Amino acid sequence: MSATYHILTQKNLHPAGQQEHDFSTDVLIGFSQMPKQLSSKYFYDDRGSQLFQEIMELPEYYLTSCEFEIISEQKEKISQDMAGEPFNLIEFGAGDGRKTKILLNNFLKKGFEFHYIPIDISEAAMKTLIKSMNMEFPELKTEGIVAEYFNGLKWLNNTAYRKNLVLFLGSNLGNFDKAHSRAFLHNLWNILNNGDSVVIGFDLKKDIDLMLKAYNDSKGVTAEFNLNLLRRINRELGGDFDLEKFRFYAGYDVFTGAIESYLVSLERQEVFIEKIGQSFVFDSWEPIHTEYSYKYLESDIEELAARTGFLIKKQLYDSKKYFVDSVWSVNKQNRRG
Ligand code: AVI
Repeated sequence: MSATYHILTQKNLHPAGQQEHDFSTDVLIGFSQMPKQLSSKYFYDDRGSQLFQEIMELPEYYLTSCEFEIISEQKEKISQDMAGEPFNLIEFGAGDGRKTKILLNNFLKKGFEFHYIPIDISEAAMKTLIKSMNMEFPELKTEGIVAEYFNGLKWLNNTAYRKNLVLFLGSNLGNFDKAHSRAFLHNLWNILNNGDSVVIGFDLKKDIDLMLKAYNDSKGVTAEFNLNLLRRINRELGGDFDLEKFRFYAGYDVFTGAIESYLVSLERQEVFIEKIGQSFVFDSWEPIHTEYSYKYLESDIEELAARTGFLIKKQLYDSKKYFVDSVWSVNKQNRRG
């Protein structure tokens, strides 16, 4: 078996005393803000990862099928530049790897020499991915990392000595606010070598109703995905949230250009969270912000690449032009990190 994975815990990244926030601290900070908020990175426990798989199969959630079409039909445009030298194929947010497998297959057929390094926040998703990689591509060297994206970057810092191709598909970058996406890309630029490539999936701005439907699906899977955050607080932190007393709401903010998701309290209520040792009051109709899903114009993508030190090499669109996989290269000429 050549596919394995490691778990990056806060402990093996930070010396004692310098640990980053854990779930309970993040909940305390998030619920002490106005409006209250929870980070979408906590969606992905086992149940949440499974619900996200279901979302990707919904007909309304066009993002997955559009990107699947791009990778299937334009894989050669990504493979073209990878011939010659051995490289690392690094993927942030690998999930079930369905889209990536098309590329992997193509690379293996061409006899490319590479290691696959998927990075995902969910251990459950990583286990499934590793298992399926071992079955489908037993000859492929896969070394998975279970970590948050920013922690994954810290780990890469020590390993990115060969040529690298980084995949950040699925509009995952869109879940960061503007400051975090710039910080992430700039950090990535610092770690990578001049000429390395990055493929980033961006969901393009389009008809507002279409975008709204992708998040307000008729089966209510996205609502369940959001409510699962409260379930997770109940289970892991001893919270006493009654899920019936909250509803999911997703709207498009025309100013920020993001679908913004919320859980709204249906009545005035007080919720005790044992591990925090504190109760929190939710007013009737008070929202908890749960997620940003940014949508982009081509000019937004151009600006983001230029500001973070990348050159746009190719824009790969689906036939409806709903989504783009943007191929960038690291430009370190005349620049200091
Ligand atoms: C993972 N990410 C890009 C998804 C999105 O579209 O923002 C997560 C998601 N949230 C609700 N539906 C899907």
